[in-house]
Amino acid sequence: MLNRRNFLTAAVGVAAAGTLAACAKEDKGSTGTSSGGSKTITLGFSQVGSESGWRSANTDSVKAAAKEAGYNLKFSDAQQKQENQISAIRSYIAQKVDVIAFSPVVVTGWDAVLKEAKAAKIPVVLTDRSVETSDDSLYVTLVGSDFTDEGRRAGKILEKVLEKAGHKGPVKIAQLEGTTGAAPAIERAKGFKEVMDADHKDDWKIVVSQTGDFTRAGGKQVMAAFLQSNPDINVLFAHNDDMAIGAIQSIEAAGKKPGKDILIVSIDGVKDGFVAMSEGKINAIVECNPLLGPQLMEVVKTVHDGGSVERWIKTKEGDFMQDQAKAALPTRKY
Ligand code: GYE
Repeated sequence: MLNRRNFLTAAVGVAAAGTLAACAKEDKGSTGTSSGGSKTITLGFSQVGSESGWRSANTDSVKAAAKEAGYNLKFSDAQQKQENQISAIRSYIAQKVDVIAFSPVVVTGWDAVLKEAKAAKIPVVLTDRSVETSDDSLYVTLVGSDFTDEGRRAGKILEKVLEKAGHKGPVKIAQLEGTTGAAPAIERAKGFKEVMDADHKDDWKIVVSQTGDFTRAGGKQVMAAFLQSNPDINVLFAHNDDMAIGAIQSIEAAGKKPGKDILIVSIDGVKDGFVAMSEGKINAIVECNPLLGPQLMEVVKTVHDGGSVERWIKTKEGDFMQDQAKAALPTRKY
């Protein structure tokens, strides 16, 4: 562990020194200095897409924080396609940015492009979502949430929701999964299943589970199909609020009451999720905070300056039941 940390720190130091030298050459004669007199950091950021309210809030937070920090931000939206993210990262390498940050749409398939960034001595910071790689030196740190824990929290909060509703009998769960192969989809499902396996082997069952790609349209369409094939579903676990909101439309169209006939737990805590919760249509929400911008900019600076950072910088978040929705709504920032 210690060895890896030291190695990483050294690698970051070397990378930062290398990029500084390279950029000094590139920027010769330009006015690229911040008020402190040090060189402006150029950050290349590849965003997943604009699939959800969470994502819009995250994009706004990254853009505002980069502006506030005085960085030169190069931003691109990959429209939920890995090949677009790979092209964006390659273009940041070609432009010799100082640091690359990205939120990987799926977990696998990054080694080749990350090796190119390493060869160009450009440090990479993951934000929001993680990757699976055989080589730990390919990225410096992840700034983001613990999705497995969010899944566990969703399971635990469902226990409270069922109790509050006075639910008796079998719990037939429909699961709306996030984007297939994405860290939050894999890990939220895993955490939720852990709670089921540990405490609800006999009384809870996931009767249908399919991806809605983290979008409202996806949630709506898949929920309509679920209700056709399994009209006796009494719980919906949605991996994000947007899919829950889409699903609510299909539940109402089927003549059922969301939040009553079908109890709903989702993840994120975006404003529209809170609105649906205050209307009694969502029963509980596990928060996933998208406002990662300020923390990301700090990390980028440390990494750029050759400092060491934790391997995983976790986001702090809370859980909310329906009766807290109205009071919490005015203070929600996203
Ligand atoms: O929950 C969902 C978004 O990666 C945490 O992506 C993020 C997820 C978030 O589309 O709404």
